[in-house]
Amino acid sequence: MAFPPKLTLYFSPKACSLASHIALEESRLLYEAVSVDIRAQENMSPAYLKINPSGAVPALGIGDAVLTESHAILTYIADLAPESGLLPRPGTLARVRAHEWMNWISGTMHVTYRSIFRSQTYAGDEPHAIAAVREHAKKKLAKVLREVEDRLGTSDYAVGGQFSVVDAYLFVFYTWSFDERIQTKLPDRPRYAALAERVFARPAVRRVLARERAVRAYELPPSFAQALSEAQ
Ligand SMILES: N[C@@H](CCC(=O)N[C@@H](CS)C(=O)NCC(=O)O)C(=O)O
Repeated sequence: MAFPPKLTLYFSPKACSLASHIALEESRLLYEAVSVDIRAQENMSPAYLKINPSGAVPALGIGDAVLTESHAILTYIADLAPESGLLPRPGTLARVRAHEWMNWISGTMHVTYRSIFRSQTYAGDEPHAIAAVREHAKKKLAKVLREVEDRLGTSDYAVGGQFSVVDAYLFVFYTWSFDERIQTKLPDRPRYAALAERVFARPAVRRVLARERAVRAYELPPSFAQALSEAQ
């Protein structure tokens, strides 16, 4: 395989693939970003199912290989561009803290959102079961957001005292916490908000948001939307 390999990111606007998209832009690696809009069901096209048979994004083409799972993709990008400092050095406690975060984000936080937005995934088709899963997940989301707040402590970033792919991953789920489908009061999250503001201020993040929102102009948290309109 050529080095560095040809990289192709398959993303859907505002999906969890936003974290990988930000990581690639921050890494300064050359890559192509290909939109596979889930809302338009482009992820279920035969062409995309050939790339990722599960139909999920993100998927990262690496030469002829395809890597899936945000945690793996984020780790790969950070390790391919070590000078970008997108993850702490292997063998450090900060490094495994990053993996601890990413595993928790994928396995707990993302799953909680999915239980609200796509309750059928867990409840099946029975309306009472769907409503029960959704209501339970909303309570769980409040708990999850409090846990983020506790875990962040007083540091500016999630790990290692500097921006990392973990912050990009957390940023995605901060934006999701404003989704109108949640329809419930969520706990205040000042530390998480401050971290998201720091991430949002990064030029690479602005470039990615502009690229994704050119595909579909998705909603952003009110303070971000205001900052973008003032910048125009
Ligand atoms: N565990 C995977 C989850 C990927 C995932 O659920 N992606 C969603 C978008 S956020 C998706 O592609 N959903 C479309 C589908 O599964 O049909 C990861 O962390 O990358």
